[in-house]
Amino acid sequence: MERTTKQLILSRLLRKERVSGQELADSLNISRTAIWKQIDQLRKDGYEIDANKKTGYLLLDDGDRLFEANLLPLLRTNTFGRDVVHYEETETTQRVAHELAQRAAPEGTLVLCDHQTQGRGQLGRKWLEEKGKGIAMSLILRPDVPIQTAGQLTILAGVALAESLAPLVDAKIKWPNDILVDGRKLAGILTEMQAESDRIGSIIIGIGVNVNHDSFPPDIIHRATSLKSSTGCEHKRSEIVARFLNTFEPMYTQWLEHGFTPFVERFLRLADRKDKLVTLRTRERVLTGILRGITKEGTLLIETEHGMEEFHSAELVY
Ligand code: BT5
Repeated sequence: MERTTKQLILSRLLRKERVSGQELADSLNISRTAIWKQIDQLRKDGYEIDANKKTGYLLLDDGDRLFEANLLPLLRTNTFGRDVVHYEETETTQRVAHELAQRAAPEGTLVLCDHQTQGRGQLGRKWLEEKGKGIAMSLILRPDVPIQTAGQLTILAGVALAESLAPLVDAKIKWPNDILVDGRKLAGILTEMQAESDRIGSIIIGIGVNVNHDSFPPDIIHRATSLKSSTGCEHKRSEIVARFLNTFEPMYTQWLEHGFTPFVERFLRLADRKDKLVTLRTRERVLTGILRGITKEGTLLIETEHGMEEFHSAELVY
């Protein structure tokens, strides 16, 4: 991706060393006045930059942006997050990722956004964001697997996210796509696919995580939580993204080689309401039963009055 002058100056400042205006001007082949204008712009974007006439510029605070340069030093992955497309603001990272996937973006490409204005959930529902507080990311995958196994990636991503957050919070998974802490929603996963006939072209894993929120809009205030609310302190969003990618990539590789079976146990350890009575809504009916776990295909197992039943697409209502 072509980088703007502002982005080039920013990546130099993100090394967190003081750099003179002259050095920046020389390296970018523009005037010192042009550099100053871009610094001014960066300050308006929320970056705190110290300017000293003699010694130059120093980035004091990056505003916890989900900028590539903040993420790369934290990654231990081979492909996940190695190509980052970052937006200060966009409607939905899913749409951007779909477009990139159609233009042959490599596996592991990550779309990150500091402020997502029209985040989407499943079935036309909305994912709500507060500027600079949460994570909105979409990861492009291109697994060469039968199309019917693609849904397992939602569970895999959920296990990866919950396990990666384990040092911070006791996260549980509400099958198939919600991450809960103390019964409240911390994160949601939206898996979408591009396929031709019966071949997967790409799978876009969209994840929204509430990180530094102090409060939420009225309609979700009693159902949502953030890492800050649960732990009592702020967290660096790029660290949360890196934790997730570092956990998810080896799991994904293992899944490609050995399938879903090794992950059933890992899911069960994290499953919310396991062995408890739950209500389930499918397209045809609403039923109650005891949540027993998942099959080695990733479908939900509920013990009802008719015995053990399997559900591919359904929603737990609570
Ligand atoms: C989800 O859908 O939970 C999937 C959310 C995926 C969001 C990510 S962000 C990056 C990528 N780009 C996108 O546009 N989307 C993905 P679902 O299970 O349908 O849950 C949606 C419901 O969760 C809403 O109807 C609300 O009740 C609730 N909700 C919305 N925003 C929330 C938030 N910030 N925290 C907790 N709950 C929320």
